[in-house]
This record gives sequence, C-alpha cells and structure tokens, in this order.
Amino acid sequence: MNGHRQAHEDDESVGHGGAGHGLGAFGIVDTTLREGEQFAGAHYTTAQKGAIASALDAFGVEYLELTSPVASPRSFRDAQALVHQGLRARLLVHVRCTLADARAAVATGVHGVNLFYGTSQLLRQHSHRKSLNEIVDEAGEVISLVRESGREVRFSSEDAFRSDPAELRDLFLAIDALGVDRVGVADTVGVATPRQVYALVSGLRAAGVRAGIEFHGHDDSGCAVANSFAALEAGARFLDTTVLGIGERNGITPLGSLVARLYTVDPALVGKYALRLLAPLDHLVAGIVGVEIPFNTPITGSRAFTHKAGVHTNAVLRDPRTYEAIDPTHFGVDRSLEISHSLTGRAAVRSRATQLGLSLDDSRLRALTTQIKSLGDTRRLTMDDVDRLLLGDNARRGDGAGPPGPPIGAPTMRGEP
Ligand code: HCA
Ligand code: CU
Repeated sequence: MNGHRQAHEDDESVGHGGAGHGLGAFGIVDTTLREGEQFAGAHYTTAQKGAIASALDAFGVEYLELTSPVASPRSFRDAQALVHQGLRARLLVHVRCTLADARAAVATGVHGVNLFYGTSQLLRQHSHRKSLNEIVDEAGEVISLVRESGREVRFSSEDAFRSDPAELRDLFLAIDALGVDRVGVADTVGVATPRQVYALVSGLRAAGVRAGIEFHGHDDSGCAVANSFAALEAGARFLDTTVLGIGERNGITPLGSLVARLYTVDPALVGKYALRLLAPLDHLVAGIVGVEIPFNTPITGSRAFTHKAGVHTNAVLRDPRTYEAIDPTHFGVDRSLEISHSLTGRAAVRSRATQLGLSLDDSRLRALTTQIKSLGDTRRLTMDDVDRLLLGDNARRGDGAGPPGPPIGAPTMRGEP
C-alpha cells in the first residue's frame, strides 16, 4: 500500500542515530513553511518559500510541512510549485480533519497530509464541540480518503497536554487502528514539562500505538527543546521544528537548538545533516521575517562561541574543548575571545600580541595584562585600546611590530561591543 506505514522504525527516511545513547532513529518535520508562516513577522512570497524550502532541503531535513492549501489561493499554488521543485525532502500539507480540506491537500500533489484535531476540553468547547467518538468517526473517512490517494497520513491532537490522558490514549489507539503513518502530539500552548512529554509518549507506545509518534512543542515556557528531546527519549520518531523557532506567539522548537541538543549527546545523531548549512539557513530566514538572530541562540547566535573570562580564554587557547561542548568548526562558525576588559587573562593577551606579530616576554605580558585590567575597571575598553597598548609598548621598546591580523585558524579576538 502506497504511503502506508512510511514511518516504521526500519524506514530509511528517518535515518539512524548511532549507538550508546539509547536514542532511536528519528526524522525532522520542519514546519517553517507552515507554523513559521503563522509567525507575526512572516509574509512569505512564493520565491521566498522556494528559497527556504531549498535551504532546508540542502540541510537535509526529512519532511517539510506547508500551509494548508485552503488557507488562500496562493497557498494552494505555492504547494503545487514546491512539489515541482524536485526536493529530496517529502512535502506535507497541514489541514483540518475534513474531507474538503483533505481533497484539496491531495490535489496539490504533495507526499503526505498532516491532519490535526483539537482534543482538549477548551478546544472541544470553543472550537468544534465534538465528542472523541465523533472525532474518530470523522477522522476515519478523511484518513481513508488520504490513504486511498496513496499519500502518507498523520493525525495529530492539538493541545494534547490539556487533554484527558485516558481519552487521548483511546483516541490514538482508534486512529492507529485506521492505519495512519504517524500520530502527533502537540503541546499547542507550551505548557508541557519534559517528564509529562516522556510519560505521554512512552504511555502511547506501551498502549500499543504502532504508528510513528511525532512531537510538536511550543516554547511559551521555554521547554520546547527539552520537550522534543524527552519525546525522542520516550520513543517518538518525528520532531517538529522551525528555523529559529518561529511560529505562533514565541514559536516552537528551533531547528538549530534541537541539533545542538542532539549533537551534545552524540554528534553522529546529526551526522546526516549538512551542519555547515545551518548558519546560512538561520540568516536566510531571519532576513526574510525581519528579525535578528538572538545573541544567545545555540550555535548561530553572535555570542554562542565567545569566551571572556581569563580562566576561560586561557583554557580555550590550550584546548577549546575545555569550555565548548560543541565544535564550531563542524558548523562553519567562528569562535572568538573577548580580551579587552578587566576579567582578561595573560594567555589571551599573549595570543593577541602574537596575532599582532609581537613577541613579549613574561614580565612584560604580566605588566600589560595588569594594565588592561586596571583600565578595564575604569571604563569599557575596545580591542583598539588593547592593540594600542600592546603596539605602543612594543614601539617604545623598539622591537618593531609585524603585520597585524590574525594567523589562519586563530580565534577572532574581540573588544567589548
Ligand atoms: C495550531 C496548530 C498546531 C498544530 C500542530 C500539529 C499546534 O496552529 O494551533 O498539527 O501537530 O500547535 O497545535 O500548530
Ligand atoms: Cu503549533
């Protein structure tokens, strides 16, 4: 049966993670082109959608989720255009669980259809007023329609963590029996904790759900990455992300942060992705939606590999692994050392002197470091201040400065901004 059970654990499309950490194979469902389009700053043109899709595809995510084709006429045409873009990633459209929406989804030519249904009391009361039995009946027809078209089908419960756990389990078992490829649990308002996610996902597995489990987590309380990871530990096979985490409100699990989370467990877990394309991807989307990449973003934030205190810079100059769990060179980004401040250290000052082509003996270095620290206590210093001190010192001593500029492979040295 075409499309059915694409999500099984032996499926090539989800790749394999390596050994030792107990984590199974997983695939990323990136929804920058759906959840991300619901971000306040996003107004994608057709060309921008194509560019984002290409960049995500080159990075290597397994699935791209697209906005519902019934949302607007262009959403329909853009989904069709993306189908013809010849990407490796499989394309999914996200639609309400109705026959009309499913027909439109199939008509776009995408590989799969992501259905969702509100299952919490609040959504059932204010959104659709259906009982869980009615939901299963309706979903049955829609799922058959999609399966008969040969597409993959996923059914996801919106607001799963404010839904009754026993009801949710019964719902998923009933949906699973209908033969879906994946079932999704969505933490729609970002309230779940990692333990709750672990309990729900492992509970569904223990109850006998056979379809691949997908997790979609919002970041309202800052747990989206931890929750996605907990889902994976519990046996989920698919994790939803967006570039930079963009989405409704403050968004969902950021792709780069999830990659960082997995990499620190075992770099082999993310060996299937083109890691050096992460930074260009983040920059592309940041530009399109008109935001800066936050300074504290894992891997691609401007300070993600900036070391400051003397104890840190000293050790990092000897071996960066002392204060870096992630090797920035794997991601094609630079590390930098801040040396122009009162917390600076002698090793960092020596390293800068070397970059400037100077060779200073230990007592001079000690004296200059003390001088930088005292000056730094009185005002904010710049790299130029430090360079002037170092070069001036050298000029006075008549050693002659070599050509400035860092040798290849040296960390960037920065002053305070
Ligand atoms: C929403 C829907 C959703 C759907 C997630 C899913 C959510 O926009 O509210 O289909 O898995 O967070 O519940 O994004
Ligand atoms: Cu969402």
